[in-house]
Amino acid sequence: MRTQVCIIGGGPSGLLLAQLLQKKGIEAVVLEAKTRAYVLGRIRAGVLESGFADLMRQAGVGARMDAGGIAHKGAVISSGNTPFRIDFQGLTSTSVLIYGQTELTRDLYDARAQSGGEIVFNVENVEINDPTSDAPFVTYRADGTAQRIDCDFIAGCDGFHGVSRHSIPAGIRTEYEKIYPFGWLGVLSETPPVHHELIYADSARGFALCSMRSDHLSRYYIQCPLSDHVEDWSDAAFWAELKRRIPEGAADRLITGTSIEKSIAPLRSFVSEPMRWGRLFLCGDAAHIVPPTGAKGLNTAASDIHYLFHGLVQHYQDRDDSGLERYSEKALARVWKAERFSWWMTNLLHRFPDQSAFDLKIQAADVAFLRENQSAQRVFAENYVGLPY
Ligand code: FAS
Ligand code: PHB
Repeated sequence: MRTQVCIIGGGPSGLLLAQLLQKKGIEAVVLEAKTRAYVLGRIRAGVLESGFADLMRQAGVGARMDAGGIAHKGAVISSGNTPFRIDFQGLTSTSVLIYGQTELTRDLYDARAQSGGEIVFNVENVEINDPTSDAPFVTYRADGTAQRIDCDFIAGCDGFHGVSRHSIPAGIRTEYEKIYPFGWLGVLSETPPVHHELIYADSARGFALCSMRSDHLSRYYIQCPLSDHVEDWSDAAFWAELKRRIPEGAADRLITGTSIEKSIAPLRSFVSEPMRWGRLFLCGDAAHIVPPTGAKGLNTAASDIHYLFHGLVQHYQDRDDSGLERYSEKALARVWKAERFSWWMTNLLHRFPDQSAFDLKIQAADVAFLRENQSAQRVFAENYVGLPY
């Protein structure tokens, strides 16, 4: 088989790239290791920057997002039971969109099926060959048969545990990592959200987040030790602990219910450089991971896709490779800013096992400065709604 761009990974970044390219008449084949149902069964991100939403519209996949998404013009930060609001709209003239990763991935799958675009599910033994030659190819097994795709370019959109990053020689790659000494225990429940905007809560017992997917589907998180297991946490224990960490008013209003999904996600900051190796381009979690505190994981995958999409269009339409030449540099410049903001927000709102009394004082002063200083709130808002591409 032959195509122009072979995309490894049928998650949000791979599918978005495929749809954007299709709109420009550039062929692509998507290889996904799992089934559609498996991919859609994952509960991940829920906050979209306006840049991501614009890319979905540009790909012709914005209708359901615009109909069902909820615009959030601000968010609440609470520390020690005293909440304050960051006014995104007032400070940046921009808001974010609440629309679940599950739903947007479903929209992308449906668009791919409707447009006749190719996705091969359940692929195994994916191997990237000759990425530094003019004729790279990908081999894999599907339905027990060995397959080969010849292509011009390979987009590695296969997440943190995929093969693409490891196809760049170790001697070429530099990896930067920080592992946090806690995880997030997340619960999805068919209950009305406790507040019409997100609440990021810092408390002496640790971090908590009140988020949502719709006006009848809520998503809550609490910081938990990495040694915890989901089985250790009954729904009742989860709700009781959440109430201890969020502002009293919210705790009194909180409507609890049976969890329909419950999982623990470890927190890490990770970047692998470069994001390009010959004709192989890494995008999204294949190249970088952020702790979810800043809601930057999915959104930074989208900015990678923006840069790669424009580089490929320039290559095929203008025979100009400058965009592809500068892809890694441009993508990494925005990635590191998202890493910085996510790391900073994680340090601001979580309790670390080895925190000294001095550290706690500094953390409290950081929160107080954010509460009292409009410039600090503007910097927060600009980073949260999404820095320009
Ligand atoms: P994905 O990991 O989503 O997709 C990669 C795809 O490649 C997968 O479908 C995988 O099956 C496939 N694949 C892997 N290896 C392959 C191979 N060898 N061949 C073919 N296919 C292969 N972000 C937030 O902003 N907020 C959150 O609350 C949040 N929660 C998260 C919770 C968890 C547990 C995780 C892991 C991430 C979370 N994120 C969150 C970040 C998340 O949204 C990611 O940034 C986003 O899924 C990245 O999308 P992709 O780069 O497409 O990678
Ligand atoms: C979510 O809704 O899942 C969510 C929202 C904001 C975050 C992280 C997760 O920072």
